[in-house]
Amino acid sequence: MNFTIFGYPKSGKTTLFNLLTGADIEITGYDTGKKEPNLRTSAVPDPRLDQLSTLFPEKEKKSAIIDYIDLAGISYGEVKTEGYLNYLRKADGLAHVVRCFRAVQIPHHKAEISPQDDIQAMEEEMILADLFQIESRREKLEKELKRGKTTELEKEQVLSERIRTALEQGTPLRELEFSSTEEKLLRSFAFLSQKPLFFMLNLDESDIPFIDSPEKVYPGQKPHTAALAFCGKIELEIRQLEAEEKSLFLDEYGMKELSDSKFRRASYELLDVITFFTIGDKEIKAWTIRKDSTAFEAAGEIHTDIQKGFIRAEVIPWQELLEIGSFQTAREKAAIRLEGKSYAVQDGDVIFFRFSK
Ligand SMILES: Nc1nc2c(ncn2[C@@H]2O[C@H](COP(=O)(O)OP(=O)(O)OP(=O)(O)O)[C@@H](O)[C@H]2O)c(=O)[nH]1
Ligand SMILES: [Mg+2]
Repeated sequence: MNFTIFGYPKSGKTTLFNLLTGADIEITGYDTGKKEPNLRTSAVPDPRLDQLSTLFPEKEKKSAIIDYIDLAGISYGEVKTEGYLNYLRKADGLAHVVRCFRAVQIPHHKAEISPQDDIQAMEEEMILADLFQIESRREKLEKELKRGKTTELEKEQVLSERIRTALEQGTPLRELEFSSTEEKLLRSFAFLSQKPLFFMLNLDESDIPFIDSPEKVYPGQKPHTAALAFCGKIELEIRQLEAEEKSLFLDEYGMKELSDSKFRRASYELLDVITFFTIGDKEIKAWTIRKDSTAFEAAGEIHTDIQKGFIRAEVIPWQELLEIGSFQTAREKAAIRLEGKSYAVQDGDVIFFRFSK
């Protein structure tokens, strides 16, 4: 699972990236000309995994991971350029860092700082990129249909027409409802305006009182988006302090916590993902998958061999395993369910995959 941090130049993207990943990339007020993205992998803290691993002290504990990607600043109109598009399309979730801080010494592309304008402009750019994509698919579709009609092609044509109309009206695809077959078909397009989107509002120091009420800074919240406020500059300073001083400074600013924990909690909700656990010979591991994934899909997340040779999934909710105390006893008590390929994995399931090699 990955999150791609993007936004207009000098909005605080690398500052946020440092905050979320604990990295120490140099932050400058001038353009360094650096274009390649910063990448880091970050473990997802999960108290359930901590508790479960007390049953298996000899096994290594492995958290689920999130990859964070911090793109260079995107100037107006640049979303559609290949370098950025490739990264944006691969994102599971997008975090648009929006400049709200004033700091006159740091250049801004417009005379006035307006979070609303930046959000609107970026949304339009993403919609435009999607529109290009659906148009080019429609051209190919038409040719294919001329060669021979099939129900699939005709269905795709109807769907693509619906998508084009929405995009032309300025509606992002995340606001449309699709059936699960349509969703599957659309997956390969990786439309930008369909991706879960965070607005990370980078507040001015003097606006810290709004940090827990982002809706006052950006009131126009839409479906499958979330707005979170943070103050990059101050939070980065606080992060470097010792624990005791940290809480002192947080108090002084009236902040409950740094934004990384807030972001992590919210990102699970926004991405619509769940966690399941596996217990192997040597390690106990947490995995993230989309909600409504089947046991077959979960197996594929671990290894294609496990998916190919899938026989059965042995499932037990994590609390139950914790209460019973051992896998052996759970088996004896018949507390472990046998599930097939189409079983919908539940958040917190501990799964043992039986597969043929
Ligand atoms: N006053 C103030 N300055 C900030 C804040 N966040 C970032 N900055 C400053 O803005 C400048 C750019 O910060 P970065 O995190 O590098 O921004 P960026 O979006 O990664 O910049 P590019 O990658 O060059 O587009 C630095 O001088 C930061 O100190 C903030 O909350 N308040
Ligand atoms: Mg940067």
